[in-house]
Amino acid sequence: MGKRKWLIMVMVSNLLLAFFSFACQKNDSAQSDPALLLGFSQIGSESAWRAGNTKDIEEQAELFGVSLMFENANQKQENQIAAIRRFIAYKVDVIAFSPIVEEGWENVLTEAKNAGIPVILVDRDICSKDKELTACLIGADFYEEGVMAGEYLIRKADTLGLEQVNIVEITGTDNSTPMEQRQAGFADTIASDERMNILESIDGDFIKSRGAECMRTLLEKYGDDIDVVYSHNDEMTLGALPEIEEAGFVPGKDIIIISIDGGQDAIDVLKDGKINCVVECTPKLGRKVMETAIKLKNGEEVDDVIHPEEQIFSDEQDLSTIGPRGY
Ligand code: GZL
Repeated sequence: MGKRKWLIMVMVSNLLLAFFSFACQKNDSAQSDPALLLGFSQIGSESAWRAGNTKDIEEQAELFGVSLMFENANQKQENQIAAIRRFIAYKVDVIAFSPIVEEGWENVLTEAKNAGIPVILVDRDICSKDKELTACLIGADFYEEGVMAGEYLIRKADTLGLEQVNIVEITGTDNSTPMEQRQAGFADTIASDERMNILESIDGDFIKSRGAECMRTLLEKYGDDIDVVYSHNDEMTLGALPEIEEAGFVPGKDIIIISIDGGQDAIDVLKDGKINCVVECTPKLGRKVMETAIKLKNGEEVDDVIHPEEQIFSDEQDLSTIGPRGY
């Protein structure tokens, strides 16, 4: 082989070698340095809503190419605090979490702030004097959900010509944002209507079995004095309905049933006439979470609060138009 040809072959093989070594290195750096590493602490698996929220977060992370460190706290605040500390140690780019209750987050969120890691509140809010501890709240306007429930009941009482409306309330987890604001929105809306009377409120912790226990207790105490059940989520409502039937009452007819979340099971029961009103609380917050996390990582401004659009489903409308709920 001539000298000239030999030199050309050596140059080409060096070029190929350089190209492949760069390509491998790029590949490695892509695997070890994801677009964004997001630490997410989820409350638990207490309801269909929560399962739907988890599924949506995971699906949207996949769609956005976000690497997700996901931890389920099994309904314990201490597990959420421990998870956030692990995210800090791991130096994630952004932390997101759904605080099970509003109090008790200052220390761990101050640690995140000192580590320079922005925090997104998902679904629920916290009570904190230091407003700089979190970057954004992405979640429903729970007060408005309570208002929509109260406004529905006033319309229903007018339609039925009721002169006295005795209400029992099964609330969500005490000291949680949805519980406090759904209770306040509902109470403020019916406050000026003299027909309305809340007999008692009991904490059902957003859990089906607790909803059943609360309903049993309320039926034993108030029996046929109960005109309305206002339940802070579908899970507790679905637990309460069999207790109402067991006691000899027809839910949706003898007792007006108002629920919140809008999951498939509750909508099916609404269509059967055993629930009168379901206020929607969408769990599909994942897209906004990923968009906001990417903006925060890029140092862009984000809104303080992002509320999703929500609607009401009730026996005032053509329920056949409600499509599959997806949770
Ligand atoms: C509301 C969410 C509540 C749901 C419940 O956004 O925090 O928690 O209403 C869930 O079903 O358990």
